[in-house]
Amino acid sequence: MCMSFDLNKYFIMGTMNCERNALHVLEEALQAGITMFQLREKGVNALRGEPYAQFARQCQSLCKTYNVPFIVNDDVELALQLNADGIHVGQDDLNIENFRRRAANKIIGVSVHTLEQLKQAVENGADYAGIGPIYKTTTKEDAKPPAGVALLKEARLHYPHFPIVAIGGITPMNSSIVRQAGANGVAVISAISLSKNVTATVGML
Ligand code: TZP
Ligand code: MG
Repeated sequence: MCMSFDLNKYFIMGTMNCERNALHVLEEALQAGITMFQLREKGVNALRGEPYAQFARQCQSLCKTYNVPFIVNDDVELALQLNADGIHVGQDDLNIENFRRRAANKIIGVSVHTLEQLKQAVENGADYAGIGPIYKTTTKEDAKPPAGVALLKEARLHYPHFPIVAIGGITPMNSSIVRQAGANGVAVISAISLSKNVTATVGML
């Protein structure tokens, strides 16, 4: 069993998603009430090596202070080395059963784009699924075409109790629509990372 978690307001970020100090953005978001955090340090300008590990430790320490789960995107070795609360993987990334053997009590999240992938994730023992992109996003370069809320509704119909978080183009303007469609919560990058008023944005999500 993994630790308990709440997908309600799930903030995902890396330094390249922020226009100002990323740790300040994270701390404001934590103060404002995000319920999960995922470090997703990706792309050409991403930190690497020791600066990356150091940034990760700083994020983890802030999350601990606010008692919010600290999840690492993709990087199993870092997640184990830091004893992160969990890991989030894409379809091409890691075999869940394999990771579960190495980290029995960690939260494992998987990105899914179809009902078939959701079925696989559930059967493989994922703790939650990120479904998306729901709306158009400019944050992820290789994002699939938007699935809309139809996929969320279908997912909820087939899996009434499985934890699902919606991702992709979600803002305070559409967050209630995706919740109504069946998502337990919303995962956002730019809505928070680029917000001029993080406190207000998190409050409205
Ligand atoms: N996976 C699907 S869409 C996406 C990821 C990581 C990017 C979401 O970013 P934003 O800024 O919240 O649209
Ligand atoms: Mg990936």
